[in-house]
Amino acid sequence: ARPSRGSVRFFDYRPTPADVRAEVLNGLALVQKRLSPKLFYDQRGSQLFDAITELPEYYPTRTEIEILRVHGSEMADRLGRDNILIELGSGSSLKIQTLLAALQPRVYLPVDISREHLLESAHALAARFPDLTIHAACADYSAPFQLPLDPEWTDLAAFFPGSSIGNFDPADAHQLLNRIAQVLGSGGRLLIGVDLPKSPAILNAAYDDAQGVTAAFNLNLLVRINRELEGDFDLDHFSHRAFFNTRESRVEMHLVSRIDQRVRVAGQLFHFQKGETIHTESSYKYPLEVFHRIAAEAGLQAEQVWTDDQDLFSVHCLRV
Ligand code: AVI
Repeated sequence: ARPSRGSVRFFDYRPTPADVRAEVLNGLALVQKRLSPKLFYDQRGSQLFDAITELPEYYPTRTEIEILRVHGSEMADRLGRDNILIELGSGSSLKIQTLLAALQPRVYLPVDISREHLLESAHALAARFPDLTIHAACADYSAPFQLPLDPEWTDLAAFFPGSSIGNFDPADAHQLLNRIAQVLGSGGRLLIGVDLPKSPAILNAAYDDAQGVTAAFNLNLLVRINRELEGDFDLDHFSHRAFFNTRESRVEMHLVSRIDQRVRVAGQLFHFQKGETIHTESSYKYPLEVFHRIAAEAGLQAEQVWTDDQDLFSVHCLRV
């Protein structure tokens, strides 16, 4: 079925509040307390993330956009034109704009967990590209997810920029890549951005910027829990910490308890010792050949890879 051009449709597969509650309570009960990085992206968190992407220290966004700008038509040759283009974690849909002219998708299908942000971005994109057909899906792609796909559509491609794959632990990254391969089907292509390992000084600055935007992004998680789960986190009693863990090849973000304290969340009490942390995010940095191996194990073969001239970031085209 060929949808009429230039329309926005919205599909809400909303992750239920019960998911958030269970995730937070389970994560805070672990010996090493953990919260899922997907919890960052409420409306404020999405705004703060957009601000991060413009920081002088945060190289991934501008580097990836430059790679897309320089190699866009080659990427379109690989992905194919006039197809159904799914974008995972579309956020503000900024990067896709670099590729739209080259790709000319029949339907652009952005998927994002943040409902308001997704809606705003879909309408802003429709205003800029009046001929584009947009089917926006609010869904949590980190779990098995539904998409508004017509069974007649066979020419599917996916775009997963930003190195968001790096925010998954390796086993979860494998599962997600495998799910994407299954959605795409044989012959489908995935264009995916992957951050590369580099000097700890560059990485530490990128995740602990001078203006404190990343710190605010990290701490906003506690604001969200206070609001949505009747939490009583005192933001003055936690601080942001980010560092490159060389052995694991990942940047880790933590919230560090400044004092011994007890915090109530959804009626349950959690103890924090001074210096104890909540691990809120890992951001894995993959050498090219390591990522190729992980992708191949998930059913995606490396076709081509593009990098910038400083080898900061990579964009891979993989084929099912
Ligand atoms: C979305 N994700 C790829 C970002 C990253 O770099 O891991 C999230 C982020 N965390 C702190 N700064 C940016």
